[in-house]
Amino acid sequence: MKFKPSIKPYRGAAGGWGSLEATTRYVFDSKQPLKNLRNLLRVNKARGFDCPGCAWGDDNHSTFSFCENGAKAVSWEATRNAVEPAFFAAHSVSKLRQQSDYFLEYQGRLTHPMRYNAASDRYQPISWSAAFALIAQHIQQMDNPNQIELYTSGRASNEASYLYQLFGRMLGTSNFPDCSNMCHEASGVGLKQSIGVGKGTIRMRDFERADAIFVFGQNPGTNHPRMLHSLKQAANRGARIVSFNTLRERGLERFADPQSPLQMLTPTSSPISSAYFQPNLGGDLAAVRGMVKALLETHRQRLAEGKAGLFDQAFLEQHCIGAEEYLAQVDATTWQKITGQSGLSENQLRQAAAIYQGAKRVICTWAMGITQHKHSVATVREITNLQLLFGQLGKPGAGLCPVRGHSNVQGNRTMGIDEKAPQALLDSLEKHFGFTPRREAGHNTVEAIEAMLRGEVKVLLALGGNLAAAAPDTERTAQALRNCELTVHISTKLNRSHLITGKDALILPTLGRTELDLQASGPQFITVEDSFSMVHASEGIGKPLSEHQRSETAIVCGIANAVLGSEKLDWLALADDYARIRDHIQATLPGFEHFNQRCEQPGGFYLGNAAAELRFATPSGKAQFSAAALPEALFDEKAPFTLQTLRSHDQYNTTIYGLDDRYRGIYGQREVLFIHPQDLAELGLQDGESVEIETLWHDGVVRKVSGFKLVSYAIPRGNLAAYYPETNPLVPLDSFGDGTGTPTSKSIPVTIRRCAATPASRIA
Ligand SMILES: Nc1nc2c(c(=O)[nH]1)N[C@H]1C(S)=C(S)[C@@H](COP(=O)(O)OP(=O)(O)OC[C@H]3O[C@@H](n4cnc5c(=O)[nH]c(N)nc54)[C@H](O)[C@@H]3O)O[C@H]1N2
Ligand SMILES: Nc1nc2c(c(=O)[nH]1)N[C@H]1C(S)=C(S)[C@@H](COP(=O)(O)OP(=O)(O)OC[C@H]3O[C@@H](n4cnc5c(=O)[nH]c(N)nc54)[C@H](O)[C@@H]3O)O[C@H]1N2
Ligand SMILES: [Mo]
Repeated sequence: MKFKPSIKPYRGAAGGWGSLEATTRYVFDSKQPLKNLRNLLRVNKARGFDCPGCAWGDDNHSTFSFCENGAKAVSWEATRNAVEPAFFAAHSVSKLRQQSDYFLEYQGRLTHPMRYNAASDRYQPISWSAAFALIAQHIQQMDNPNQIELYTSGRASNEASYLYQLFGRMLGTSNFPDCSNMCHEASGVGLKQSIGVGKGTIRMRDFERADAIFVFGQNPGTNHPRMLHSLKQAANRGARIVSFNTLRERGLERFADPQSPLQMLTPTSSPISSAYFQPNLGGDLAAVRGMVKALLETHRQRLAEGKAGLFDQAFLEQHCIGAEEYLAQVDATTWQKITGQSGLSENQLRQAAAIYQGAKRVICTWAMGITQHKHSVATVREITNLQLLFGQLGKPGAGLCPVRGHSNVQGNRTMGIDEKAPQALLDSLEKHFGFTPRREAGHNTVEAIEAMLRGEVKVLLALGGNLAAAAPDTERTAQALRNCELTVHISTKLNRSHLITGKDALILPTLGRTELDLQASGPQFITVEDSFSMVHASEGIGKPLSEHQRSETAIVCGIANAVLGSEKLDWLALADDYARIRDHIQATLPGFEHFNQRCEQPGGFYLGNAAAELRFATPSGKAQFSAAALPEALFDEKAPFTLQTLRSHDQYNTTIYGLDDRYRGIYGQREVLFIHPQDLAELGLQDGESVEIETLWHDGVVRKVSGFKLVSYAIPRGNLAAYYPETNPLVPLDSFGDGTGTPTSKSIPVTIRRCAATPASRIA
């Protein structure tokens, strides 16, 4: 493929012909059109496979069961291109390291287990049994069980991730860094503190009843396209959709449904948002505080006039504590501080408050624009405060909805991939399996990288993902990986993490979601959990590309068997029949009664959510307001700009499908920097000029990337945006959220200066 870089503003709506055209292009590009079309028809259907694209739920009564970006994810996995031993024989690891992430994954699917040979700087084939024995040998050489890190990426199934954490805990560690630590951690932490459960409280059908939906820091047109369908239907029946986003995102403005013949044939599209606010990066805490300040004023006015107040007094008295302290904090927060920090005027915030006030049932959704800041937990809790004041919990059409990323990231946590697992889970594992799990917290992702940097980690195991590219502070993360004795990646495709090796390294090729998983007892299905706590079966049908690929579950069992033997648990028997794993899950986790039988239900089953039933597992037994003051200042005043790192339309995290970002009008390139036109003018710079971006941080380490082309954009002054993972070298490892350890990928203090137009450097 050849690309000519260009910038053309996108005039259409999100979805529509552009999306259908792009879908068709991807389906045919992967060289397996028929298989792909058959696959797509089964995505998210009762007995098909779960879309590996995102964690949005499945709407069983709609035909809109896949979307453009889901199609890309499926086609990308179903390619017939193969990365075979001959490929590795032809390319040294140092040579491959010079290639782009896009090139690496484009080579196709990994087909054989491979071991790195430092002498020839090449990967060579190894048998599965030798690979498992090598892992066992390295683990047996560790001085203590905490010298291993077990990373997980959120695509892993419930079955594989349950056994993975069980293996780690039986080994004696709780080091389970995972992608969630870099993603929705703040949602889990904040919601747990406020309402006693770290998950969203709504179900898909609530979108059909809501009067208003507030979307904070999220770009569903690209990252959760099936959500647009729910938003559009809500907008069509008159619900108000209010977006808070630092950028003008096409998908939040207008949407043409590719499944609606009328909209495809006529140049119409549905407006999505009835109001669109562009706060400063990190300004949402102040924005919501401003809305509450306005609502509190009206509430008091009405009481003074002898009318009923605005807030749900009965709900507050019966179910909440801390409302008074919180409202005192609201009084203490000045409009000046609110408008300064949010970047929105008092008028705009009063307008948002008026829409909120006019709605009986309100849903608030959010994603990375809320969770990847320093004060993200406080922001998640502030959104919760607002909802609590109006009793927007425990009724249809209302509630809290963190929209998860990876398709099974929520399920991973439920299964115990958690470096700070609840004691109840550990008790239950202890009782059922008869061993003593470690009670102390283990490492999250940043702590794991720090431990590796200190040379304290011997073995890194990764169940999926691409830690080298996804983690912050690229140079330091690379050094961390190199410090390990052994790095092991269970992967579908070649990626950067395979090329930054420990002294010893393995790549273990795995089956994808879409493929037939045949074990001793016959074809297997796995289960996943979506953002709405629905657990359902997923069964692949495609013939695997190589007989040497194994399922994630079988690989985890193979490793565990080689390391721990079969005395305590017959791991290999579990791999023969996944129903046996589900029996163990049923015996140890709440909500999984009759697990195997309930997998047969079309659409799966609902795990339940206590907070949605107004039962709050907090210390007080009630929903707890948070009375956080706004941060002193959002950012380091010495930094002229704050940078957010985000996704283009043609990528899945570190997987780059193509070089376009259609809705933002970017074609054939990724090294671009979005900036306000007046900022450009003040700097004496012009659209299309190349700049170097440098982080301003207190540790004296130089962090910069260069060759980024400036693009004028509708973005607040002083804010910048560029794509992840190219900008990960800029995120300092020790810049993370309070109480979460989540890298602050959406607020990096930077400066920019003109430079020669060279592509950004890669790690050599
Ligand atoms: N096609 C596709 N789908 C995906 C993914 C993918 O890469 N590609 N990734 C998956 C994963 S793991 C995740 S976590 C989700 C991510 O889904 P999103 O959270 O939608 O992903 P980002 O691209 O990081 O977009 C962040 C959005 O928040 C806005 N934003 C940034 N900072 C702020 C802020 O401070 N305030 C406000 N109000 N807005 C802000 C940005 O302008 C942008 O629109 O998507 C999942 N789905
Ligand atoms: N700067 C910056 N950094 C970020 C973010 C950001 O917004 N900005 N976002 C963060 C977020 S939200 C997340 S979730 C993380 C993502 O971090 P990760 O989950 O670690 O990264 P991915 O890019 O999703 O992983 C892609 C790799 O997974 C493998 N893979 C794909 N499918 C499968 C499968 O079915 N099984 C197995 N075993 N492997 C598979 C492939 O080899 C592929 O190369 O990145 C975080 N990093
Ligand atoms: Mo994520």
